[in-house]
Amino acid sequence: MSHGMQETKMNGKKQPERGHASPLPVETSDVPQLPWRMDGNVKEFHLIAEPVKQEIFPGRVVDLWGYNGSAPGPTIQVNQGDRVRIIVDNHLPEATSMHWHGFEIPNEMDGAPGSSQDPIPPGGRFVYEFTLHQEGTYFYHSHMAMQEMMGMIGAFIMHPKEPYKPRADKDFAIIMQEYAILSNIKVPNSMNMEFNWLTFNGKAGPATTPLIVRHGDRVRVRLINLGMDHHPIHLHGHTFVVTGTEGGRQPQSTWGPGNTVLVGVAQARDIEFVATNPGDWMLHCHLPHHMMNQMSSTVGPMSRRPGMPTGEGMEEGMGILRQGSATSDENGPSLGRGMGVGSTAEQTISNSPLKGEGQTPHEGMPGMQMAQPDVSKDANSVPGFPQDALMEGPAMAMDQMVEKPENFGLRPGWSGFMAGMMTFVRVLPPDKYDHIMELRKKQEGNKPMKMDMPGMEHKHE
Ligand SMILES: [Cu+2]
Repeated sequence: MSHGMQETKMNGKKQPERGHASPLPVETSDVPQLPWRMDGNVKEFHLIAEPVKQEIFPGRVVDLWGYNGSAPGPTIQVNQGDRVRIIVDNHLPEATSMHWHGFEIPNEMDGAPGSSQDPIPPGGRFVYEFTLHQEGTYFYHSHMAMQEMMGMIGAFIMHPKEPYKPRADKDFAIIMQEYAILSNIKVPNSMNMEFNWLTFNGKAGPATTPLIVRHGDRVRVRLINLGMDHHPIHLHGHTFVVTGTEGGRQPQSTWGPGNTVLVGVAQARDIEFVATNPGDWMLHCHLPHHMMNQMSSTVGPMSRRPGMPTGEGMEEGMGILRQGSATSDENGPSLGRGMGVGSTAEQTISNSPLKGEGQTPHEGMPGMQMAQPDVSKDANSVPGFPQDALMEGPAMAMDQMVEKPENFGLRPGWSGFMAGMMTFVRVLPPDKYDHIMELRKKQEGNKPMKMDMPGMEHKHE
């Protein structure tokens, strides 16, 4: 048996079994919980589809579409067997429709526009109501073309009638999204497939929020993916078991050990492990491009060379051709292809405009003297080195900019090494854990209560 399946009884603590009445709430850091009110025996929620300004990274506020001011939308948590009503208002400039992904509900509540209902027009409303007999990690999302690529998804957790065994001490959900946003623009290009912003719960590393757990806790992380890519999510320092999918809990006999789980598009995967190994452990998508921020072929020396089309416009930078072939001399450099005169010249220059003495972007131009690279300095002095090797530690770190209780006590400079779909699972000794929880409480106390719906309280019954 994998150690991921041990019962939680470390540190001598013994915890009472939780009854059906009070499920362990799922934490979705950086994403609000959706409040509800009871109308008789119906749990009523209110979602507003609307444009949102989302700071996905310090100083990078982008225009997304989401729900109730957030992309991803707020997390809905219900109990198996609940009767649920969700009022969906459309404040978008175009029609929308809400799909309840994987829900076994009547067809007319499925949110398939054109077949199960009319699209909800701008300014319109649709009221969904159903009884939920399932349990597990589900999600809701717009079912109108391309709207999910603008941010329109949210987690929908159905807590089981009978608590899962073994019980978890911590339960988190992470929604994975990806956007193609040029450096000089704020709106995602939902057609483009070169995603350069990759987020966990609407934040790109290091702005993501670490999962804080106590040494010995049994931890559940629910991973939800709705985008154009599949994400192999990898956890350092621990072995986990996959305990559920987007279809609910899996029988224990199917739980195999692993440290990387592929979360495909439109899928959810629940992983569980016992946090036996103290330390700050990375949790991240392992696609190299998904551990980066703001990757773009329209910045850097290639875009600064006179006569080169790179950086001239969105079409060229994003690889959309208006004329010529992709491998022509005119288009080669902008598309990153190693053909033609342009790319040959490109190979003679460093990819770093900032480092390497006596070397400016222009010195790689044909007919100009190229400084001899000094390979003893760093990778940036190697001609044509394919990436920016300046991201080399505290110089680029932004620890202060992303300061929050959950980051307290991390190694100085940590933030210089975290980007994209990346965060930590921090396995902490009790005193450090308690300290961070204290800090968090204080911070929450200072925040004004953000209530989207007056009179509606979020309570766990
Ligand atoms: Cu990925």
